[in-house]
Formats: sequence, C-alpha cells, structure tokens
Amino acid sequence: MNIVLVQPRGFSWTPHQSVEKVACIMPPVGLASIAAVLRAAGHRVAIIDGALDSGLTNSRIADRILAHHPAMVGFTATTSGFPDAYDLCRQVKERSGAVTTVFGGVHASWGRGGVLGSHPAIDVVIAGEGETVMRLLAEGERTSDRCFFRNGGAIASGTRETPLIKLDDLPFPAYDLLDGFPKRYLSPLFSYPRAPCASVISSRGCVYRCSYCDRSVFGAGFRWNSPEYTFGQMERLYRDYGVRHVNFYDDLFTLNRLRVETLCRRLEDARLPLTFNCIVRVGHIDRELIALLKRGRCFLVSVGIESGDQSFLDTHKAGLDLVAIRRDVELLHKNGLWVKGLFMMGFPGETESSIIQTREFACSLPLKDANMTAFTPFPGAPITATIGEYGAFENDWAKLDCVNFAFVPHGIASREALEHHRALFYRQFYSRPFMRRKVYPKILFQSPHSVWRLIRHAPTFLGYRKKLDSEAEGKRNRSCSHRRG
Ligand code: B12
Repeated sequence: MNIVLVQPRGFSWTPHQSVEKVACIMPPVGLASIAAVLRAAGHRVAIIDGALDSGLTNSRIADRILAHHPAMVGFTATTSGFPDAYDLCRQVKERSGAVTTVFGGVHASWGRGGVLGSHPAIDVVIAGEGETVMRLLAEGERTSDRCFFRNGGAIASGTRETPLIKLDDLPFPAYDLLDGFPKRYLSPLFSYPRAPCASVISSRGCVYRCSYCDRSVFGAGFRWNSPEYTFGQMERLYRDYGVRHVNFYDDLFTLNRLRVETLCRRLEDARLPLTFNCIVRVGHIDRELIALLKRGRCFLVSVGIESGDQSFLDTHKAGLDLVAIRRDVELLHKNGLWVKGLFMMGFPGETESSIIQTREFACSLPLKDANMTAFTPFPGAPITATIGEYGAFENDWAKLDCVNFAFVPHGIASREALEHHRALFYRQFYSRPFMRRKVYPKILFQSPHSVWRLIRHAPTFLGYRKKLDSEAEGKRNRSCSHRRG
C-alpha cells in the first residue's frame, strides 16, 4: 500500500514565525519511526514534513501528498498544529475521497474518538504510540482499543489491548525518508559545536506528573532503549548521514543511570566524532555521572527549572527545590558542561513579583542559555480542568503553542505585561556579566556553524531582536504615559 505520513507546517499565528523557521527545525522522529515499521512490513512510504516548507499553501502540500497516489495518509499534530493539519486533511479528502485519513500524535491521543465527531474529514484516530496500530490498520485491522473510527453514524473503537512496544524491537527511524536530512534540519543556535545535527529519542514516558505537562501519548510508564541500540543508532547517523551532533529529546534521559553510564562508556571507546545534548532532571545527576557524560562527549544539558518561586515548584513540579536546582546547575557548570535552563512564565498565582524572582534566580545561575516559555494549559494536561479558577484562558487550540500567553493569571494585568516580562527576561539574562565573561568569548570557537547561521539570517534575527526590544520597552512607555496622564 502507498502511505504518506505528514507533519503540518507547524503554522503558528504568532509573529515569531519567521524566526522559528531559521532558528529551529527538528525532524519528526515519531513519523520516521512509524515509517520504518510500515516499510519493514512491505508498504511504500513517504514522509512530507511541512515544517521544511512552511511558506507553501496547504493546497500545494496536498498536491505533493496526492502525487504519491496514497491509499492512506497519516497526519501528526500537536494541539497548536492541529487546526492547520486538519485544514490540510480536509483538502486531501475533498480531492481524493478514497484516501483513508488517519490522525495520531499528542492532540489526537488526548481527543481519541471525540476528535472524529467534530472533524468529518478524519477517518481514523490512533491514540498513543503509533507503530503497531498503524501497521495493523494498513493490514485492514481495526481491532486495537487505541484505534477509533466511524461505524455507520457512530464512533467505534477496537476492543483488543495493544501491547506496548519493546523499544529495541523497533527498526531505526527512517531518517532517509526526510527530505534533505540532516542538512535541512536546524538545531537551536549555539546548542551544538558541529553540524549537521539529528534528534534521537531513546526512551518513552515520564514517571513524574507536572501540572502543565501533556502525557497523552506515552503516559506514566518509562521504557528505554538499551545502550547498545542507542549507540548503534548514533553510529548509523554518523556513518550514513555524516551527523556530528545528536539531540536527545528524552523527557528523563538520566533516569536509568546504568543505561547512560554504559552508553557513555561505549561512545568514549568508539571515539566517534559525535557530540550530544540531553535533558536532565534535578536530582538525577551527580559528579560521577557528569564525568561520564563528558567522556561520552556531552556538549550541553538542559535542566527544567521552570520558576524561581518555590511555591510554584511545589504545586506544579513536585519534588523540585531551588536549593537542589542551584546545587545541580553549579555542579554541571563546574564540571565543564554548558547548561541551559528551561523556564516558564504565567503560572496560576503568578504575580509581577514572582516573575521578577524567577528572572533574578535565572540570572544568578551559571547558565549559558535559557528558554522562557508561556505557561500553556493543553487539553491533555492535569491543570486544564480547573484553569478558569486561576485567570483568563483563551482556549483556542491554534494559540496553545507555548509562545503565545493563552492564559493570563489573575495577578497579572494583561497578556502584554507577560510579553513585556518575557522580553525583559531575555534582555537581562543575555546581558549579564556571566555571558560576557564566560560565554560570548567562547561562542565563535565552540559553535562556528551557529555564528555562520546568525550572519546568514541576520535580518531575521535582528527583526526578532527589535520586536523583543519593543516588548521590553512597551510596559515602560505605557507606565510613563500613565504617570504623565
Ligand atoms: C522533540 C520535541 C519537539 C521538537 C520536534 C518536534 C517534531 N517535529 O516532532 C521541537 C523542538 C521542534 C518541538 C516543537 C514544539 N513542541 Co514539542 N516536543 C518534543 C518532544 C520532547 C518529543 C517529541 C518526540 O519526538 N517524541 C518521540 C516520538 C517517538 O513520539 P511522538 O512524536 O509523540 O510520536 C509517537 C506518537 O505520538 C504517535 N504518532 C505521532 N504522530 C502520529 C501520526 C499517526 C498517523 C499515527 C498513527 C501515530 C502518530 O506515534 C509515534 C510513535 O510511537 C515532546 C514531548 C514528548 N516526550 O513526546 C514535545 C511535545 C510534543 N511538544 C510540545 C509542544 C507544545 C511544542 C511546541 C508547540 C512548542 C514550541 N513553541 O516550540 C512546538 C510545536 C511544533 C509542531 N510541529 O507543532 C508538547 C505538545 C503538547 C500539545 N498538546 O500540543 C509536547 C508533548 C511536550 C509536552 N509534554 O508538553 N517539539
């Protein structure tokens, strides 16, 4: 059977769109994994990644999809990408009614059969991990209890529980089906020493329960690839594609310590000219493990810090405390790893003073980089059911992209106030003495490819900088005019 798997353009209504497209485009590893399984079962599979061609209209992308004469088209989508993915699906279905349209990914995993009721152009929804159920569907089987479809006027699902996959049984993701991989994909600036880069997911699931996290796909269990499997995948990425840097996007990369130790030893012994980044959780790191990560050529670790206000951590990310965060970040830094802090703004209960506390906390840590995202109540996140009690929530799926402040807590005057504070956060973070002394002088030598990208896309980055500056100034101007008034 001819099957096309599609990632939508990632269309975002925010004005940050242009910078996103030169700052970060990552391969859709989930689709590549499903493609590898379908191909191994004898199907002809193509992947169309709209994120690479976000300037195209959906009509043109539909042309591309239909040029493969598919019998089945599978769409992946996050919540913010869902409306655009559905628009594309509708166009495909209108032009070729015989195509079976299937939705999977995080938003469909949350909505399950309910998605079909309000979206007539979708024929099938597959919830959770997609490899086995999609293969069964391509073989004409709809027996899985994670497969939802229409039956006459009703919405039905299979009844058989589909066992979760042993991750080492999966073939390596079909990176070769991604157009222009790896060169057309772009890791975040200054987060890698050498290009090209690739993403690898070496575990699934998360044992923690943060209020804002959408775990609709893999749930609370934790499964992982063996170090041998992961090493094999990295070696293949280097030998077959010339990849020089790997981003591990596992939620809890270091949860299984033995696995990470073995992988790092293997990488050290093999001496591949390959570096990697990973995400670590505070409390799952120590001096010995850091030494191993370094020997395995780890370049940068990201740490979920979220807030500088302990009460928000207690409520939204239980088990994390500010003292432990400082201890782990300093330990990582002292032992020679770049550390990136991941923060969030706009928590229920947030006030200007808690925002300032977070900014000051971030600026006091030896972080090389930071990401400040908008607190976003996704449909599949625990906090969403009661979010209305804490502030104003604009529940428009397209806007739930962690850039837009869809939720404005009671203690904050407006969305613009949050934008202003985000811009101030970035301005102060990147102009602190630590950056000038320890980071900027090294960047040219440590990330030459990023410097080249920065120069090449200078007008776009400068435009974005200007936007942030005007947001940072915005509030000051407004308060001046109040004073004048
Ligand atoms: C890596 C990553 C990214 C990368 C790459 C994304 C990409 N192109 O795949 C980057 C940094 C670009 C990114 C961007 C964003 N991300 Co992101 N990202 C992730 C992360 C950490 C891993 C994704 C992954 O590869 N997982 C591993 C693969 C194997 O799993 P998978 O993709 O879910 O696919 C499996 C199933 O979902 C299913 N499936 C998926 N698609 C399909 C399609 C069909 C037809 C079928 C049958 C099955 C199926 O089968 C797959 C294999 O089992 C997840 C968190 C997580 N742990 O999953 C967040 C996550 C997906 N991201 C999230 C968000 C919010 C975003 C952004 C909006 C944030 C932002 N402003 O940057 C954007 C939106 C991008 C977009 N295209 O819409 C949220 C989504 C929540 C939601 N409800 O929308 C998540 C869940 C994080 C979280 N817990 O909150 N992201």
